[in-house]
Amino acid sequence: LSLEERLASYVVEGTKEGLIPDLDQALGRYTALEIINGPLMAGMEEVGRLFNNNELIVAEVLQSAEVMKASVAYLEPFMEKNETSVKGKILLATVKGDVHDIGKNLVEIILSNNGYQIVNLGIKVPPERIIEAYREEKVDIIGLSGLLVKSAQQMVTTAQDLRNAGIDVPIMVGGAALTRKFTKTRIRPEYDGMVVYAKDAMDGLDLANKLMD
Ligand code: B1M
Repeated sequence: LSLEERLASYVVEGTKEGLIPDLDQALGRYTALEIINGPLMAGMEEVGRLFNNNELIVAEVLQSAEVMKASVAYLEPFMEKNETSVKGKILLATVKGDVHDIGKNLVEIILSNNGYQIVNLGIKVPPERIIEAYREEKVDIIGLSGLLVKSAQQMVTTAQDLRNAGIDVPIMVGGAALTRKFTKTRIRPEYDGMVVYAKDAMDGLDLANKLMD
């Protein structure tokens, strides 16, 4: 197997044996983010496909998630940092009913490496907690993540609850179940402030920079 194929296969197989030396080797050729977005993400997509076809069980997907998390943790110190002054404060949460947090945590790393202060509320976060945290922390942007189809609907509900609480700071949404169109036609009409859709973590950074300009 090529280096790239081996990296994807650690994620697919859910094994860490040989992972670190291969990550080190990959760092000689690619940036940390290229390794994540390329071979590791390809592995995760394959995991999703196999799981969908009932060829993997949840316990196996969890092991894959562990490998992805360990890889991201190992690569984090190698990621580009732009330590400018603090650009703003962003709240991040995986919405109520959803446990997927690898993408959200990657967004946290990228934003915090680029001048943002992050308030990460974790997973399965109900709107009430977001409202409470918004009031305590006075964040500039509220970031919502969700990967399940039902999470897209949960974002609509969350936007409605935020509006009812009188909040209108920009909301940034992301995650596999969402599209730009859903964001525009279903979430935005339910909210008084801006709602933007980020397709990945780097897009999230670009959007945050634009929103804070
Ligand atoms: Co689950 N899962 N999972 N899962 N899982 C999916 C999402 C699924 C598509 C797999 C499939 O069937 N093909 C499917 C959803 C189906 C649907 O709703 N249409 C699914 C399912 C069904 C489930 C369960 C219901 C399974 C079960 O129990 N029967 C269950 C749900 C539990 C719950 O949430 N209540 C479940 C559980 C799990 C695990 C716990 C085993 C594990 C998660 C571990 C963890 O996160 N700590 C897991 C995993 C790993 C996946 C897949 C395989 C991979 C997700 C991932 O981490 N990707 C996933 C299939 C897939 O996506 N291919 C799947 C890597 C990550 C870096 O990408 O999160 O997309 P992603 O983030 C990207 C962008 O989306 C974006 O930037 C990130 C990086 O560039 N982004 C943002 C994300 N959030 C953002 C926020 C932003 C900006 C950008 O601003 C705020």
